[in-house]
Amino acid sequence: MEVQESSLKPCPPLIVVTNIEVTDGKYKELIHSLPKEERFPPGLRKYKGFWQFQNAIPGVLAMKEDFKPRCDDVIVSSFPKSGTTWLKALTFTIMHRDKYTFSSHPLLKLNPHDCVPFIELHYSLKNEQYLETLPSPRVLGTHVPYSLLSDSIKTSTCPIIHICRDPKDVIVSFWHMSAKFDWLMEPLSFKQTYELFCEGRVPTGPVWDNVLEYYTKSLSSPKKILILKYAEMLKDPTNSVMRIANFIGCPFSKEEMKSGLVEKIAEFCSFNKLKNFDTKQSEGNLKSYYYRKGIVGDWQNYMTPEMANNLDKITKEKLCDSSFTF
Ligand code: PAP
Repeated sequence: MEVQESSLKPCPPLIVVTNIEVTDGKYKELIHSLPKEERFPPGLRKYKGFWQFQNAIPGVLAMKEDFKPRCDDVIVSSFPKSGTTWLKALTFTIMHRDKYTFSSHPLLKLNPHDCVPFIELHYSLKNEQYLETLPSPRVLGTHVPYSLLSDSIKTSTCPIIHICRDPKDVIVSFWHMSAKFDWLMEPLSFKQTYELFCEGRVPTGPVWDNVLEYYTKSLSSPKKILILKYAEMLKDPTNSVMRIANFIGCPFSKEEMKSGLVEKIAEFCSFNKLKNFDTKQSEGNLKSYYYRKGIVGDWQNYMTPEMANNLDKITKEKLCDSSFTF
């Protein structure tokens, strides 16, 4: 089926789930029985090992119970602020390269989060039917940890690409983004954000457990899950474009390679390009939420050497049983 640009709609940002009132008594009772973290406004609860905004939990559970992928779906997953927006843009552009020219591409007008919607967002909004209106092949996103995905995703053939990033840079990016939500919360200081992050008490955290679940599964199922690292992608975006294309089963032909298409896609989805597209109509997904510096190592401008060493130590301890490094 031909993908029609008109079928893609601007979506609200994922953070709106914090405003959703939980009315179902079953969910209310469950939420109130879970451990609570009040330092992170408007309140997190720990469900099966992972902290979530409490009002997001019904959407995550409904997605787990109900979501059925199509066999040609591609899922992109991530811990927040790890490069999700970039990966969504790349995967969407690679997948639909025969459908859209660069001069009439949906990403010129829509934010990548509109082109690749979060599954759990639409379940939270009770608007999951929207996902069904999207023509195949769909690219869909999630921040949900692997263990909380539906069995139908896990047992399907649809590939999952997971992007991860040095937790030190994730915290900085996270802190800047949360400051934008002053309508929702009193901004946390960097120190408060750092402490909560080190304790794993941030949405979909702890970050190490979130990444390790996907990583561990990728070792036993390398055709199912591809792990990409933000820093490596930034070093060699062209290689990342080829890896994504090969993984999702649409490798570049010799002619495409010769024509420079791989480089053109990397360039089209680069930080400076995406940031400057005229995506006014994506009013919910403001550019300032998703594009800031787009570099590696900005943590050095925010953390003392002690803070950085402490976090590296925690990361090392958390990963000690695995061969994974960020
Ligand atoms: P999300 O979880 O809210 O979707 P996500 O896209 O995962 O956010 O992460 C945003 C980070 O990716 C920002 O990092 P920074 O705050 O350290 O700058 C953003 O700048 C960066 N980013 C967005 N697009 C790109 C891109 N095309 N290339 C590189 N980095 C990017």
